[in-house]
Amino acid sequence: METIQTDVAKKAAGEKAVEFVKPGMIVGLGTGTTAYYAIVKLGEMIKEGLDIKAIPTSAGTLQLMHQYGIPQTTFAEVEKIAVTIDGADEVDLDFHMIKGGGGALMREKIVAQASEKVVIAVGENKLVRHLGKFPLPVEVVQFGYEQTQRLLAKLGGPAIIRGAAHAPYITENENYIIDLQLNHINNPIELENQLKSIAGVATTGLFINLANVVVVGREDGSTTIL
Ligand code: ABF
Repeated sequence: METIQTDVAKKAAGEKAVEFVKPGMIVGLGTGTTAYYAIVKLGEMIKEGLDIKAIPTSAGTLQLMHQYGIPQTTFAEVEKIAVTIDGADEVDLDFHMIKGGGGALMREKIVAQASEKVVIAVGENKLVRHLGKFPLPVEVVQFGYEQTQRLLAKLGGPAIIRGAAHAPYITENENYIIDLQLNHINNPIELENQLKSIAGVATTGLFINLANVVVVGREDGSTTIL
């Protein structure tokens, strides 16, 4: 029952977020179950004549774009994305976020940083006062990951390699992910700087000052734009 209710909130948020997409735009498309609803809706709008091109944040999203008839473009062809629609794992009061539970953090961050507007669609359960309950994904290069893991573990909580110990999860960029269980991130900006100073860190799931609009969906199907 809980899953079904959560999906109502995600669907409401994802479908509302596409209202920020206008004809002729280059659109960034996020990854995850909330972004999925936005992709499906965009597919319907394209069938009705909406003319857009999109850059996906993962192979899974590219596959959905093919499935729902959304034309693709790439950074070889465009320099700026007008609007990106993506989900998040946690969003705080300053719109800082934890993302990357789905493993697509690197491409999500590249796309978000190239976007004039980033619209984040979430169920209301993703809104938090302080980031950190959700384990913070940190994408690390494979070389020396054990050492990177030791350094990350000094930041205040268990640093767990994603996947099985003998067969870690591998991202689309051929990296590993280490999930940092911090519980309460006091200063996300400072933490982001600390993480980025570690050589083996490829990118982090802390998205600082990257969300412009947050669309919140609720279990009754209503939405609020923050
Ligand atoms: C992506 O999808 C990720 O950054 C985040 O991990 C996840 C959110 O998941 P969902 O929308 O499926 O709850 O946006």
